Amino acid sequence: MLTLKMDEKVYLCIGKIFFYKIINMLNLIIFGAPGSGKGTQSAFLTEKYNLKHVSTGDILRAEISEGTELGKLAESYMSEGKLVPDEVVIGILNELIKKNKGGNGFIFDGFPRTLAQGEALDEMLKKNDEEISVVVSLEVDDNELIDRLLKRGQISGRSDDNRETIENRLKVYYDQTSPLKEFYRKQGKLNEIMGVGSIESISSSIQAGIDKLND
Ligand code: B4P
Repeated sequence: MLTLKMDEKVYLCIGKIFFYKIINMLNLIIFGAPGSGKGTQSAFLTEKYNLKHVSTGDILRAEISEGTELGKLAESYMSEGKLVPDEVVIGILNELIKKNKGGNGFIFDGFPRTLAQGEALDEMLKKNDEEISVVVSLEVDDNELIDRLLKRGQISGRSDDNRETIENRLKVYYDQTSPLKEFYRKQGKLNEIMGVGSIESISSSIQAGIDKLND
């Protein structure tokens, strides 16, 4: 029979807990420019990995359609293609993470969008002994992004899917959001995926990257 010394037992136990956390909590960020397919791919990932889907865009649009004070504030920024202030969005996320502890993990879709949001997210997760597992960045060129959003605008009725606002959203993305790629690259978590092609082939590339985490 295998007998272990006390300190070996302790390391084995810590190792098991560590392994348990890695394979049970999957906290993904789906990252990319407006129209890169974050919402589209999140739908597949949420179902495949049974994650809690957190889309700050959807949350803010729900507030707008309910006509809340928060919605009125959000609309004044979103309709111009600007980001809603950090303190507002970080406050929403903080509450959401607290309320949804203990599941399989989260998929953060459209959050973080600034370095301040990225740092706040790391802090929020750390409080629960969790961290981001991987950041999937969908890479799509600007012409394709503009085409997709103009097409969506014809059916969505979204006040931000018109050419002028789309161009501003892209500028905001390059100025304020894209620096987060370096932030996550330095943490060794950035996984860049070509976001052009069929929705299914992009989903398969993302899945292959995630499944490698557990190898
Ligand atoms: P979001 O709701 O996050 O929306 P998005 O960036 O415009 O779109 P997404 O990338 O999800 O595109 P989708 O899959 O739908 O943000 C909206 C606004 O909310 C922001 O501008 C900001 O004002 C505010 N906001 C949100 N989060 C915030 C935060 N954290 N801080 C501050 N402000 C915040 O795809 C787009 C289209 O492409 C769809 O029609 C889809 O069918 C199509 N498509 C997807 N994949 C395709 C593919 N492979 N080929 C062809 N078409 C494809």
